[in-house]
Amino acid sequence: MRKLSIIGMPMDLGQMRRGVDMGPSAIRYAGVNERLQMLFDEVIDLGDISIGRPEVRIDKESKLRNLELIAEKTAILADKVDEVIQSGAFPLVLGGDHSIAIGTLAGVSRHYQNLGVIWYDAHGDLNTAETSPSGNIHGMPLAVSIGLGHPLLTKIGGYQPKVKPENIVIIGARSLDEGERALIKEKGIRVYTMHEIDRLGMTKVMEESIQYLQERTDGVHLSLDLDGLDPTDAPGVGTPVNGGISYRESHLAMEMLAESEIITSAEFVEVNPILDEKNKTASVAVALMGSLFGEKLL
Ligand code: B3U
Ligand code: MN
Ligand code: MN
Repeated sequence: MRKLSIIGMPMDLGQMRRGVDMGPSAIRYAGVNERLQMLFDEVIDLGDISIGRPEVRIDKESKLRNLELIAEKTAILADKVDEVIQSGAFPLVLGGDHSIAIGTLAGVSRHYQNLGVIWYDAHGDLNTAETSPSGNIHGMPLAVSIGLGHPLLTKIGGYQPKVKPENIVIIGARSLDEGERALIKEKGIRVYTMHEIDRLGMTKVMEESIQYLQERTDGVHLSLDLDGLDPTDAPGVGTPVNGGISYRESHLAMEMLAESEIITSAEFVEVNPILDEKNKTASVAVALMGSLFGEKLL
């Protein structure tokens, strides 16, 4: 029996633009439940984790925006994701800004010895307090998950790292900060930038990524930031970067992941309906989920 549970994480504390907290509502409005009910024996929507409307607080020492609240709320998400996996269902998390991945990965990684991660994103999200140009924690979740960053974040769940750097594949990168570039080199993180996607084509990029992860991991989490796509296809995101992955390439990537059967958990993040055009970005997210979970035309 194929089961999936949806968890909404309406958190916008990892960056400065309001509206991304409405991402889960926008994705539900775009029909996620109906779409996935066709593909699973059971879909349970667990609703949203409560975030409230907290005041923005900047940690004096580290300068990180909303550090304590993000640590608190992502720990709750981690437990929820853990419960879903224990129930035998596939966990699908709807964001929220990308800082939620700190929680998702903390929950998922309890269940795998060698968790793999596909980070589909224009950015590396590999900053720490020292390298971040913004103090925004949504630019840090991948660093946190490999054990680098503020201890309040890296220690969630009581162990670290959640993921080994060599088990990560970043796809779609086209905006990296200097510290992130250095870290990618130092840790040997596999990155397919837009250059490689243009040069090799998405088919080859996905074939290589899937084979690479199949060889070394026992589960793979897909963390899909909608800003990985080109802003013409996904305009409703906080930090759009031109020259991104197309709608068609993204479908192809999801279809190849479906065929490979390697994905064991997923999250779709950074949908901001305030910045969107008629809920286009949420609709794209739902369409991509259709492909990821095995929708077929014929
Ligand atoms: N790398 C920059 C910008 C950024 C990261 N993630 C998003 N934007 N969405 C930073 O602030 O860390
Ligand atoms: Mn991101
Ligand atoms: Mn991004």
